[in-house]
Formats: sequence, structure tokens, C-alpha cells
Amino acid sequence: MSLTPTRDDKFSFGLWTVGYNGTDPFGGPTRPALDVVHAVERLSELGAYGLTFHDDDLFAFGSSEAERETQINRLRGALADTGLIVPMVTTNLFSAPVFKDGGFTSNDRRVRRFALRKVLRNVDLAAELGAKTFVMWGGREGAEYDSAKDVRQALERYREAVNLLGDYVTDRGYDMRFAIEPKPNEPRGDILLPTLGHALAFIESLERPELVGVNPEVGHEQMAGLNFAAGIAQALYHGKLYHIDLNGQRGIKYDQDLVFGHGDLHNAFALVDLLENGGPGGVPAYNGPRHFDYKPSRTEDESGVWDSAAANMRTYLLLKERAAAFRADPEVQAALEASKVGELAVPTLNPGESYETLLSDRSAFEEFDADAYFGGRGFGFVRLQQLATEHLLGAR
Ligand code: GLT
Ligand code: MN
Ligand code: MN
Repeated sequence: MSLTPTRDDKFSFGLWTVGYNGTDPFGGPTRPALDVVHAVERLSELGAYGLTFHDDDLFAFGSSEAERETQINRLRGALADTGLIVPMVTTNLFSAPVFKDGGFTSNDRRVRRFALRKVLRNVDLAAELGAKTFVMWGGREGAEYDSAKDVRQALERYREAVNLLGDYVTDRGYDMRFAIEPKPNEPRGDILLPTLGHALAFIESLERPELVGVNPEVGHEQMAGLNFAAGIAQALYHGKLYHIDLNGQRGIKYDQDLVFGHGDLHNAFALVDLLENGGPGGVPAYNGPRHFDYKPSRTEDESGVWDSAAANMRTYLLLKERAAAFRADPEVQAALEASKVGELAVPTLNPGESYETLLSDRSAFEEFDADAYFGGRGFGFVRLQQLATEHLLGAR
């Protein structure tokens, strides 16, 4: 297996990721601005296949029509020169002061109408550039104070907005789906749709749920103390993994946006195994972009930016290689068998069985000796996890 990224690996990066200039709440930039053409060229050289962006990453908020066109044309030129594509586009409804109380769910109705127009304009651009996914991260959709936001009405306005977008892409004939990106907090004290589970429930309330899925981010779920790979498994189970943001996070704290794997490496291993081998018969469970949403630390210079971009892809490929070795190891297969991992795929009821036959099955209850059943035997899950750890460490 090659550790050199190729276009077939479908690695993509946000323009705001490699373009992060180091600004944080306590200090200004440590690196100069990064030009989009240069970003496309460097990402292409490193083996990425896609660039994603917010409107405001490409042309500053409030740009004139001419400035906007110039930047779009420069991007188009760079894409044509390199063969990079734009698999996903998103809209910035969080940076400009007007969005201080959110976009789709601002208490102020005129702000909500402006936000919708900004998104519709960017959906047109996304369609022109061939993007198939439109991400919606509602970082400012939330509140600091319970008294300040009527959450049920805010969800109703969110719903109104996403329903409108569904009508729009359908009427325009755009081949595009939406992906909601959950986050529990930061920048707001509490953000609406804080986890992927909340988002999945919300999506089912929409008029066109088939057009909307999730874009979970490793760090965002981990900020809520959740198991990312398990959440992704549930998103896949519901057919809702439309996009993914890969990065690293170390525990429940501010959003770190570290390089993929530079946080919970065990969970990253489980995640890559799931994405690459978790489909029926060991095929990939997810075929979309492997999108890195990380921030090159503000301690780094420009060469550190590109080293970190390459590190995301290399770590992913290393984990893919390790996961394949794990699956192929006969001892692992025996341990999986001993742990009855495969038995969970066997339905609990026999074909056509009802509660009546279950009730009449004496072996299921009357003759089942629950106290003696295991005879003291365990499942061997720890041994299995140690085998995973040894593969992860390259010890097997
Ligand atoms: C912002 C956020 C990311 C989102 C981006 C998409 S914007 O950088 O921190 O997690 O994916 O809007
Ligand atoms: Mn993040
Ligand atoms: Mn993200």
C-alpha cells in the first residue's frame, strides 16, 4: 500500500485551513495571508484532489462584484491548471459583525433574510464550480443565555431556511446535497444542533430530508466527550454521512483543530478502518471526500503549513495500511470470533418469528440458566483491543 497521496484517495482541504494565519482570541496573525492560487498549486503537488472554501475565504465580505469575479476567475484558472476540483463549498455566516447573533436563527429577521440571500448566492457559485456538497456549519446559531433564545422558534427558523434551500436546488436542477456540521459550543456558549445526533433528528423534520445529511468533525464530537467513530457509524447506518471533517482533538476543551491523528489515535484508527473497510464485505463504507479541517498551529511558518497538510494525508494512509493489516491478521480474526463480534449480525429472532414463538420457546427463558450461562468466561474484548493497539503501533 502506498503512503504517497493520489487523487484517488480523495483528500481535500478547506482554504481556511492551510490559509489560517494564526489569529486566535489572544493574539494576531503569525503568518502572512495565503493566496488561493498558491494554495491550489501546493495542495495539488502534495497529492490532494480538492479544495473547499467559504465565500469570504475567497473574496472578503463586502467585496465589489468586480473583486468577487476576479477572485473566482483566479480560482478557476488554478483549478484548470492543476486538475484540482471543488467537491464542497460552504458559506460564512459567522465572521461578519452582522451575524453576531447568528444567520438563519438570528433574533433579527432582517439579518435572517440577508443570511439566506448570502447562502443562495453562494449555492449558485458552488453549482457553477461543480460542488456536490454544501456544508452548513452554524457556529453563531446559538446563545450564551437561556433567556435570550427561544430554542424551539430558532429550530423552526433553521428548518425554514434549510427547506428553502432544498426548494432552491431542486427548482434549479442542481446536483447538490447539504451537510449540517454540528458543534457543541465555540464561538457561541451553546450552539444549536450541538452533536450529530441532534442534527440527525432535525434532518428528519425537514421537507426534503433526502437532500440533507451531516458533516461531522472529529474534534467537535470529541469536545462533547463523544466517541467519533461510533457517531460516524450511526450516521452511516442512517445513510446520512454526506461529508466528513477530519482533524485531531485532545479531550474536552476548546476546538483544537489539530492534524488528523494528533489527538485520539485509537479512535482515528477505528474511524479509518470503518470508512475504508466497514462496508458490506469489507469494502469502503464511505466514498466521499476525506476532508481535512485542521489549523496549522500558529507556531509554524509556511513550510510548517505544508508539512502539516502532508501529515494529515500521510497519517490517514498509515492508518489505512494498519487497518488492512489488522483485518488480515489470523489472530485478529480468531479474536473477533472469540469475542462474537460477528454474531451481532445474526438477527435476534428467527426468520418470521413473532413474540408468540419467542414466548413459547422454553430454551429462551424457562430453561435458560442466566447465572450459569457464561460459566465464568469473558468476551476477550481487551485482548482484541490490544491486538488493535499492536497493529496501530506497527508491532505486528
Ligand atoms: C470554521 C469551523 C469549521 C467548519 C467550517 C465550515 S468554518 O472554520 O471551525 O469547523 O467546518 O463552515
Ligand atoms: Mn473544529
Ligand atoms: Mn469543520
